[in-house]
Amino acid sequence: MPVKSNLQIARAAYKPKLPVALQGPVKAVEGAATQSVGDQAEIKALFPNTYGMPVVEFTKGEAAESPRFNVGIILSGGQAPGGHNVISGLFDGVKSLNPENKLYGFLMGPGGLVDHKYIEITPELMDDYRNTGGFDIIGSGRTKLEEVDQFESGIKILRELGIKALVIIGGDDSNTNACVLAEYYAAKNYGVQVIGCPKTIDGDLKNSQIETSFGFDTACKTYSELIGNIERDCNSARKYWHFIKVMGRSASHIALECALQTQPNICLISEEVEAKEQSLDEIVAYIANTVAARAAQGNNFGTVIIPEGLIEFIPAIKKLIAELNDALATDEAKAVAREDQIEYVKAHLSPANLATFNSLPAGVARQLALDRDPHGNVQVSLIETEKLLSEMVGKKLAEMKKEGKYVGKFSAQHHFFGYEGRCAAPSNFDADYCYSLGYNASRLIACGKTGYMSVIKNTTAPAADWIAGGVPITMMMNLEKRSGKMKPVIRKALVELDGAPFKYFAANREDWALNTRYVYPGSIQYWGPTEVCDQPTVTLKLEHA
Ligand code: FBP
Repeated sequence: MPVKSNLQIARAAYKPKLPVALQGPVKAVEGAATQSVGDQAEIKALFPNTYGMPVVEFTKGEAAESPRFNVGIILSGGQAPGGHNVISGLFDGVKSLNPENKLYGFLMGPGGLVDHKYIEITPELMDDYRNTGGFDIIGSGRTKLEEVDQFESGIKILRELGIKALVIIGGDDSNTNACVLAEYYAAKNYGVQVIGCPKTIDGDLKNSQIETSFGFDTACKTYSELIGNIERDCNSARKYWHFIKVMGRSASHIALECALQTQPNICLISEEVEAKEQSLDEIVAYIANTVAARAAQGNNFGTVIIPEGLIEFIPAIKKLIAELNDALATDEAKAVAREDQIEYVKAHLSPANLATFNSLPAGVARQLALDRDPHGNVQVSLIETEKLLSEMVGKKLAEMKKEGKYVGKFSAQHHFFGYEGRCAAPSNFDADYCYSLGYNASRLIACGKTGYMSVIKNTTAPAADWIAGGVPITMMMNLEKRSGKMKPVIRKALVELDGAPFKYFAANREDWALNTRYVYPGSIQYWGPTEVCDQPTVTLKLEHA
């Protein structure tokens, strides 16, 4: 029997809030036919059975008998707070339709479906995981579901277990794969529906239909608590500059949200770096000048938030990565022994990209050149950008000192907040949002939908007023180059420089840089006044203001 903390025991009794529309029988109201966000002709040709379906919204309906059915669930990709609540929402939703229905969880990600590794999620097991962080009830993995052999292996176990629908909880890549699987099973008339759920702490799976991906709220609140604590330490000791890298593989949504919550002296936004075509030297000069300006006021301390994906957005490095990706995608490259790979890729780079490659510290160059996750992404969480930047800032300040442009002391501390937040116990927002997403998925299944993502909208309103429904995944797709080939993928949402969250940040950052305006958010609270416990992120509030 696992030992539980008092908080875990008390939290297990929390009853997540459900939108009124889902509290009883539902009716699906369908909108007009939809189009993909880009490359419409190509996406339509690739998804003839699941393209163009309408957006669905649930309203109150009439009670009707629901025949028995079983459902499978998969957790895919990086952990995000609230995954267990999606499962408990789906579990309760499926059981409410017919208590005989069963829920099966495939183990350790999509690989569990392919390798037929699964468990039945029983009521006792489910109760052990309600309102907890992590994905450990069934585990997660990054196996890419994209080969016919995998789909065929999957259908065997789905049939054996009498599974009518599969729910895939994942980010943009995993939901792209869910859509491909839905199309394949529809084309083959296999009678298995596939539904996606928008997960990722990165916050980059959002668009006109998805307001936020789950886990972003809790992860940002957890990092912001830690950043606030560091700011208070920094402001007390007054002797360190803290370089804090926060997760978010590509987009800077996490960095921006943490900055909005904590008001650091500096926060870099990768999307702005790219738009302004800033070089690494320019970024370093910007930080060094701020350090010097604060030092001139006698403040030899500060906080810098750095988005994990920054390195990929620096234009020269972005071009280098694109060429590296193409070079690494060939069969010839795959056959090269690991110890010879660096020399191999160097021989395949253009002179400009080779010069960029050679200018990078060896460790960073190695990370860019070698390791990719199964979706072909650079593993940016392994690159120590916070150390790279502080080292370069230190050198720049030494030069400035010689030129008489800087008088002060510079001493740096480094932090990386990523894994610390991905499995935190979900905030009330994520607990309610995730439970609703899962419950809603059961309704999409009951009304026969496939190739849809479960969506909950109007999330800045009280949970009772949230809008529940489904969006065809093809609606979010366009073609992008992956591993050297054009592929249909869900368009990633980057920070919009003309969006309200960035504009608010940009309007205030100079003040935050020179004057110390730290805000200390404190830890996530589960019980207490609603303005403390039930608030969505600042990003969501500004976007929906
Ligand atoms: P997902 O997009 O799968 O949700 O994962 C997000 C993330 O947490 C990124 O922020 C981070 O770069 C990456 O996963 C780390 O991957 P890993 O868990 O494999 O170390």
